[in-house]
Amino acid sequence: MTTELTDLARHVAEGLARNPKALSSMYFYDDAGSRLFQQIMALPEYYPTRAEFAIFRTHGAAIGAALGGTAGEPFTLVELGAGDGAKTKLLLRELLAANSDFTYAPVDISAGAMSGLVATLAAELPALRVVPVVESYADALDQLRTQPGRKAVLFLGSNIGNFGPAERLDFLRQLATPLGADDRLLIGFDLRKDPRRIRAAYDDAQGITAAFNLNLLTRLNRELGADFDLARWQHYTDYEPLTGAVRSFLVSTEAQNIHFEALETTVHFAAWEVIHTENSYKFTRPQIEALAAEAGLRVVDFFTDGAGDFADVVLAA
Ligand code: AVI
Repeated sequence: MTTELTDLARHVAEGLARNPKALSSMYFYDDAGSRLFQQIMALPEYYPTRAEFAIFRTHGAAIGAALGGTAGEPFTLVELGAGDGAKTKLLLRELLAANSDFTYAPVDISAGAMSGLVATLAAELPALRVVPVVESYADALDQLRTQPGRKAVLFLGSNIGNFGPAERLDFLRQLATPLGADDRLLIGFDLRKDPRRIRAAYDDAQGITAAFNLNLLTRLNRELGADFDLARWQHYTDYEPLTGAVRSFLVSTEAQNIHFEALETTVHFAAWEVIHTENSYKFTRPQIEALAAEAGLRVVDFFTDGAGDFADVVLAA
């Protein structure tokens, strides 16, 4: 058994023993899940990726300058949750054009996504120095603490929204701790907007987000020897404008027992019982400023797209 499998097994045993049952969205991203997420980012309903692209196209040079620091001074550009790096390439091009002396260290939990990224970077930006890191955020944070030299850390695409309020603050504090005076963070935040648009982004007409959520069950079948029949499960999502939380669930459409070989256990689901699988929080600017202050960070720059759908925020310790 690999360490990852042990972690997944422990997580599932603990999450399905809770009331209500819950699993972390961190486990969506096996190779099939990462590919489905690439498809989500191209969906007409899923505005965050396009909005962040628009920010990078409009403000790429200013963002590059905010992260690049003093010309000629070397730094490491760490990206947590790099995925396919499509947006980051805009920024990497800006930094290369400005002759910045940097090494790009993308971190992603999916080995498949990482090898795709490394291959496209080698083909498209041959001058770029790349040190890929396939590990979880937690391990990457540990590594950041011992990373020598100046660093700029990217956490794009609203990944921060997938943490609950307490975890989010804890994560930001952990990110803030190893930062020196010249280090920078660039964090993407999805902003609050028409609740219907937000909800539609997580329940698209083609059913790709449903397939992404249900893929978690396929993963449990494969990696934990579970016997989920996907025809007996539904994807459901809602948006709560008071808290800014999109919450996604897997709904058991009938009473059923699921056996997990790797856990040597059977879990009962009542008809219409849910597994809470994801939070995706949306923010206001004052909330982002308050969060930064609570984590011991200051807002250096606040970039938004023309429609005000999304913000990329430069922070410093
Ligand atoms: C990765 N993360 C920022 C996405 C989001 O928008 O919360 C994951 C996602 N889940 C459903 N659609 C997209």
